[in-house]
Parts: sequence; C-alpha cells; structure tokens
Amino acid sequence: MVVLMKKLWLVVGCVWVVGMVAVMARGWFSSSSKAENPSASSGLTRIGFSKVGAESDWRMANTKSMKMTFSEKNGYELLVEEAQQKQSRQVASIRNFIARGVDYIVVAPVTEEGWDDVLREVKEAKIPLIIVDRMIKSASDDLYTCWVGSDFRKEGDVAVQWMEENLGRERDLKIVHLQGTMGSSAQIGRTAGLQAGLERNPAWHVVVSDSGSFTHAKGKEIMEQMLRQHPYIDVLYSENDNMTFGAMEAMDEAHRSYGLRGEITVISFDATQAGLTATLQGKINYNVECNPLHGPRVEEIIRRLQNGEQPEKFSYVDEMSFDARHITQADLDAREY
Ligand code: GYE
Repeated sequence: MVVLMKKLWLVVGCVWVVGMVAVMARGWFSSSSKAENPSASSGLTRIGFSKVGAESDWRMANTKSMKMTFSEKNGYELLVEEAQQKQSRQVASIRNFIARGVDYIVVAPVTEEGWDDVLREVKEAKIPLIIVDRMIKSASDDLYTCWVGSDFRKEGDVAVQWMEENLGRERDLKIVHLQGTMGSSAQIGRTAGLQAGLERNPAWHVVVSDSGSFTHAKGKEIMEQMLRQHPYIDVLYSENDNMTFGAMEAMDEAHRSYGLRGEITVISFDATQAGLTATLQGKINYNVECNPLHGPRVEEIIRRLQNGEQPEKFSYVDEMSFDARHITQADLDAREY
C-alpha cells in the first residue's frame, strides 16, 4: 500500500513539473514574439487609435484595415475612438489613451493645426505616437514619432495635369470646386493643386468653391445650390468620391448631364470601389486614387520600433489614377476597398 502511494505521488509530482514547464515556456515564447513592452496583464500590445469620423467610404476602409491588422489574434488590443470630425474630441481621446497607459498612440488628425499641447503630453508620457493619413503642423517634428499617408498635393497636381491635357489650357473653363474639410491635409493639398492650375491657366475660372466636409449629404446640398445659380458649368472638381456621389444625385435630379457623354466633366479623388464603379460607368471622368489601407503600414512601423529601429519620419504611399476612357473591369476587381 505504502509503495503504491509513493508511486502515485511520484506520478502527480511529474505531471505538476511538466505542467509548470509548459506554462513558463508558453509565457516566454508569447512575450518574445509580441511587443517589447506589452501591457502586463493581457500580454497584448495596446494601441489607442483616434480616428476622424465616419464621413466617407475611404474612412470606413481605413478603419477596417486598422481593425483587421490590430486584432487580438495578431497580438493587439485596439482601442478605437471616433471624433465625429471634431479636433476637441480627438484631443480628449489622446488624453484618455495616456491615462489608460497604452503602448502606442495612432492618430488620424482631422485638421493640421492646434496639436502641440497634447503632443507634448504624449511625449512626456513616453508613448510613441504615429500619425497616419492626414498630417499635422507642429512646432517641432520631435513631438511625434513618424507619419505615413498620401501626398495630397501630388494628387491635386495629377488631376490638374489631366485637365490641362484633356480639357485644354486655353478653354474658358467654369469650374465648381467642392472642397473637403477645411484645414485638413487632404483638402489643403488637393486645393493647392487646383490653385496652381488656375495660376498657370488664366482662362480657367472657379465659379464657386465651398466645403462639403467630405460627405455625400453636403456635396449634394452644395451642388444643388450651384446648379440653381450657375447655368454653365464645365467641370466639377470634387475632393472626394462621397461628395461626388452627392453632386451626381443633384445633377440627376436637375437633369444635367455629366461624365464621359455629358456637359459637366467630373474629377474625383479616392477611387474607392464605388468611385471606380462610377468611373467605369463613365459618370466620373477622372478619379485619383487615395489609398486607405494603412493598417499593415502602421504595424510595420510598430514592428521596427519594437526592434529598436528608427522608422522613416515621413512615408508616402504610391498611388494611381483612373481615366473613364481606359479603366477596365479588371481594375475594379483588383480594388481592395
Ligand atoms: O480622401 C476622404 C476622407 O483624409 C485621405 O478623408 C483622407 C480623406 C479622404 O474623408 O474621403
């Protein structure tokens, strides 16, 4: 009996030792493959993401890309706060992320100005801050780790170059200009491209320029007014696809023709699924891509930081553009967003 008990204790002891070794090994492997400084309790890298809002298809695709990349399965806990296009809400979110002690803060800023104070607070808290999509203007580049996004000025230049080559530089063009959220990099860059085109081509005129805040509803509202006030319009230069869709609705309702076979030439930005569909249908003449799939790009930056490497301070995404006369179904099929 005593011998039997001794054997039983031996077996129990062995099972316990093997179990402990397995648990320790698991902990060691998971911490070495995740963040350098993962949040103690969960073992996940915690990321606070402050997004602009839900104003456009582009934004939806951007949010989806971030959520898919920074999933629990991939070793992250992503805290997403949406700001309804208000900077004050973004500042509050960033303070909240500091208070919660996240490992990284990612901000897609609504406008460029007014960030210095909160950036200093992030710096003092020693949390790396990655800016994505739109840019900020700050007293010093040292107030954030790095930025990744689009060259919005180049997007505007590409659109204007197409107008010069296809509509003519001598023509008396009457242009309706639908602007995005005023003070956002996407608006500033795309507007600057048009502005430069106007300076180069004195025959071109902007009949009205107004901000539709990148939304369908506002794009429609402004275009309705413009169509009532201006019987002759040659070009709609709309700074994103969603405002373009709103303007298209207004033009349909007012029985005004547009696109490849119409009176008004339509220039748009983003080239989302829906935007490219309208381009393939000949409703948008020229669509300049703006790529929202930043999740993997931000992850790469975080990976570098975790490895003690210094990521590029500014990284621009390569982008394309689509002409309704040349776009194919294959271009649309290849679109991921
Ligand atoms: O073009 C627009 C969105 O900042 C690049 O914001 C982004 C812009 C995008 O609402 O659709």
